[in-house]
Amino acid sequence: MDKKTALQLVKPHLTNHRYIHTVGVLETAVSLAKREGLAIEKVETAAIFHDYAKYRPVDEMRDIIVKQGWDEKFIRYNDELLHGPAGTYLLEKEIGITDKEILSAIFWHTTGKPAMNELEKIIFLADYIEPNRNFPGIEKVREEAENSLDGAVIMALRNTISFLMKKNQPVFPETLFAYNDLIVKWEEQNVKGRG
Ligand code: DGI
Ligand code: FE
Ligand code: FE
Repeated sequence: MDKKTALQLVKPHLTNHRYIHTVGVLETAVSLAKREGLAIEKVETAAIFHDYAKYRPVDEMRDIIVKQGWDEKFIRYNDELLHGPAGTYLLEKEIGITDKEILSAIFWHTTGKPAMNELEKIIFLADYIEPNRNFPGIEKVREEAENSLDGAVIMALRNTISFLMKKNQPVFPETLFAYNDLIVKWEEQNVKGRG
């Protein structure tokens, strides 16, 4: 699907603020993909539609997750975690997106997961660092993203986990698993690099 058509299709489902965020995610994701040598077609589609379900009623999204037989722990954590998985179902049904890689990047864009592929990492990170975002410590993550995709994803995960912990909120297990997966590889590489 071309970029212009995709943007026109997503727009009515988003607020103006969320549409501006989506364009920021698109531009950030494309620039990361180019640097990583990844083809941009899937990156564009995943970025444009990543928050497609953001404003659907919570009950509708919960229903989809149950009916699809997906992990029901999604409905026991923050309601913010529903729009990725529910979005993939709605995008397939309403927009006709069937590409498994695009749908997986959207499914996991909020929580992350262990063993993410490049597309999944790029969408996760672009969602966090796009220019309209303003989290504490975001500048450091943006700087790291200039050098290392994994390094920046680790920082985004670490920030999110500590933000949730400081607010006494539960952390979705896959977010912790994603962090563990990447930090172990990162440390192994750095030790090798030093030795
Ligand atoms: O949809 P966006 O606002 O663009 O961003 P998002 O899909 O990353 O959603 C972010 C929200 O999800 C943010 O307020 C933190 C919240 N959240 C709640 N529990 C968890 C969580 N994020 C992660 N990664 N893990 C959680 O367990
Ligand atoms: Fe989102
Ligand atoms: Fe987003």
